[in-house]
Amino acid sequence: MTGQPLTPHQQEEYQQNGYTIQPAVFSKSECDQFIDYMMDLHAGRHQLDGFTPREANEWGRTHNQHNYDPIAMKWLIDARLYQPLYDCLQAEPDGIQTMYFWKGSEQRRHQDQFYLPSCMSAWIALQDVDDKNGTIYVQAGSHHHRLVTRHDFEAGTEFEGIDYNDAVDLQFERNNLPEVTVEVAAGDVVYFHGVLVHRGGPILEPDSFRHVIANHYIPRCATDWHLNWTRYPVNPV
Ligand SMILES: O=C(O)CCC(=O)C(=O)O
Repeated sequence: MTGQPLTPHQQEEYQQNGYTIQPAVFSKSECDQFIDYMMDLHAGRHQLDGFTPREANEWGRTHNQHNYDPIAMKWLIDARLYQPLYDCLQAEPDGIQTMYFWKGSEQRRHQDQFYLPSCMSAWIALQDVDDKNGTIYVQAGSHHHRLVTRHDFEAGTEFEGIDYNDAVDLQFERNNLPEVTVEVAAGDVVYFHGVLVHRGGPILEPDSFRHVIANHYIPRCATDWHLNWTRYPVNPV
């Protein structure tokens, strides 16, 4: 099993816009099972070494849950992700990061390669996601423009003293490209480039859930991986 290759249209979208959506990669029942599991973890109905119990109204995200949880690991290195990731990266993919969100993040605009050099993302919707429960907004085509890096904040450089997200907002304005609301169904995967400017949008129905696992990958041949995190190969089976 290698997963469905991206169609020529999806490949073109990824090249031109910096993202594309592959529908129904995972089944509704797989998504529901994972959601139930994460709700059980959150409520303390299920204990897992490494998972810190939370208050009832404390949601946020998990970070690199795959390091202590075989279920999160399965979602990171699932063989169905292999071929589409390969098609985007044009290289073998290594999984490096997972973030599970129970609810929308409302995270400000950023570029993932600021944090994770050479990376791309597979953002997996576990339920239907739209502007009501707080989807992501992407600036289509922005991956062809500038990546804001740490060097841009050094003394004497352009963004010295400026907040990172303010700098990305500035770059967003300069790019002068449309921002697109991503609407997807449970089981769909949004593949996006690590230079793409994106954000977690407003949550129009504030109490709603928005179950998503956001995975990040780097090419196996990447030599600029500076974080001391294990790289997990995504392989066909
Ligand atoms: O899902 C979200 O709200 C934000 C995800 C994100 O920004 C990311 O995966 O880099």
